[in-house]
Amino acid sequence: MSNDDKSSNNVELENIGRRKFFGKTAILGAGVVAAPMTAAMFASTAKANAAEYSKNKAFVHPGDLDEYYGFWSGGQSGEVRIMGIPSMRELMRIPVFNIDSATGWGLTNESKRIKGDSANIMVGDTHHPHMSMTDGRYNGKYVFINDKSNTRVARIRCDVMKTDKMLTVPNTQAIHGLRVQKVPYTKYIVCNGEFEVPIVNDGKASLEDVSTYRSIYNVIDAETMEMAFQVIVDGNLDNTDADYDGKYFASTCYNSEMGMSLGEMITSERDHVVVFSLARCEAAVKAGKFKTYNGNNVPVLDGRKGSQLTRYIPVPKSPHGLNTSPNGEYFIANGKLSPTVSIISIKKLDALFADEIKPRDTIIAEPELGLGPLHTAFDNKGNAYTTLFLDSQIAKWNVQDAIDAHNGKKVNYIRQKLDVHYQPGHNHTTMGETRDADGKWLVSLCKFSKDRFLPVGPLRPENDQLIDISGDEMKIVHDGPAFAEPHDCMMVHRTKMKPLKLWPRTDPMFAETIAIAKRDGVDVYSENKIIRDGKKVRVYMTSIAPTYGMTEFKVKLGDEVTVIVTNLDKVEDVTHGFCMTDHGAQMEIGPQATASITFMANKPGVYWYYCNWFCHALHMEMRGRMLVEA
Ligand code: RUQ
Ligand code: CUA
Repeated sequence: MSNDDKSSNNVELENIGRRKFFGKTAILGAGVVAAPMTAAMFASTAKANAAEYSKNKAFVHPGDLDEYYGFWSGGQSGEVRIMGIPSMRELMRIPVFNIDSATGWGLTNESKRIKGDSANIMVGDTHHPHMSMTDGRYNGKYVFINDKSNTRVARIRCDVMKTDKMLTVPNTQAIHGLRVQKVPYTKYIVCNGEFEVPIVNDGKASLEDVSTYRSIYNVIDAETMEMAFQVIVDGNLDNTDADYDGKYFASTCYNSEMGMSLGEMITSERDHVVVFSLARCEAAVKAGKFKTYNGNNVPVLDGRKGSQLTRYIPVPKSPHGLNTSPNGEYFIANGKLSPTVSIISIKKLDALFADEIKPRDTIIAEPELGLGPLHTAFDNKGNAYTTLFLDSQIAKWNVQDAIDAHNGKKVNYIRQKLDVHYQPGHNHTTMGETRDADGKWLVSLCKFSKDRFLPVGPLRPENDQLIDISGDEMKIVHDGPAFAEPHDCMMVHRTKMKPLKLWPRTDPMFAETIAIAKRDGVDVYSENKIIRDGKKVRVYMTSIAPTYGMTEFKVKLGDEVTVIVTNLDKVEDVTHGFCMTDHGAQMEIGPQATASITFMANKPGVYWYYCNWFCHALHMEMRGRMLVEA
């Protein structure tokens, strides 16, 4: 898959002058408009712009709020971002697998406890953010996200928009596709261990004999964030989704050949979609029909071909996205190398598991859409929107018409093909992965932006394009540059969300820190104290804008210093920071929260600590001194 011919390495400005915007700028720049702009002219231009903008439904006026929250994966940045839709304004970043200089995520003791056994890993590769559901509808509680690069899954609490759980998935490698159980509620998160590895991976397997290599489907308890069970499958698992009946999960698989090189991976004409029966898997775990590996006690079921736990539905080779239609009728497997998508009838899966029909009998249409179909999104009118990576287009098509055409009716199921810029991967509609699909907005996450923005050097932003799908025709209304690399997103109506304004003092995020303070005999809400515990020193201080409760303290060279700050401000939006200069320690302390950070006092001298979140007119004065005694 290469860039199309619109691509060029030439980034000279005159080359993009063909674009309208640059055309106007060039005229101004050349001095053709000799008279200076007057204030009145500025005002009338501003008015005209405002009038034009307000015709665009995507324009959210200053001071107005967006209708939807968007949760965006941050790709290889390892984070999740919150967007406002339709403005496409970035509202917040939620550090997850990365470390974050602003908030201290990955550096504070509280975040390290949440990261647990992977606290020393500073990188992540997030792909698929999905929200917990009740009866097939977003419930505003959690967003789950995978880390492909370090085989992890994390949970974000939507009341505070912070990561609160992280799990390293055992026995497998590279968590890719991830979804939630939709019905009756999100009891499980399901995710794909994409890469096949020796099932006992202790260094004794070889690179030549791959007979013990397995790809594994992972089922995680959403509430405890512990492994429920795993299922061994044939082929490399790619993307996954759940039905609306609470019975089946399905995943696309490529490389059914179990090849180890690109050529070997794409030799056979067909790969498959593997369907998992949740009830049969749970019963097998209960009945003890599992094994354990690698010294952990996670039940591993065998779901390879021939197993009663799974069924394998052949589809054209190397399928990619797997999407459930919001009416609960279809799993759609996107062809990638094939110009088609395969529509699997979920109704027919009971008969398939009862061996009454053949796997291919569940496929009720394979409409041809264009080159490189990767992912499909849905509206509430029976239409589907499929990204075409190679064609740089979105195909809007009608699902029932595609089925009718498959059955011989003369009908054109393609409604529209829209150029997007360029090479889209995922796309997503507002509420489109739930029963509440509303057919208002579609976002196309384009992998290349090329000429759409000012050139910024060899590394370019992605282009997240907002498309109005409320009418008969899709219309692009916004180009949104995005840094590495939103693979996927989801958009939830703001009425589903209830974020907090202040931290509850009893919040589990810092409960352990407060428990340690109690053992030290310190009330963090009223006391400023230093506790020495051998070479370990704990410095407790409060903060109220614009002062810390403690403005000087002394430690000895070689001490391990933990500073614990409790923000006593009860004012919405008054976050303080704590930064110890020249010690690599900085963090955020939200209103009513307690946060702590540990560093070594290994340089003698006087060091200022200061508040690094602008909190008050006297914010610059919010500081104190640490003396490290030689
Ligand atoms: S994948 S571009 Cu990581 Cu979701 Cu399809
Ligand atoms: Cu506290 Cu700035």
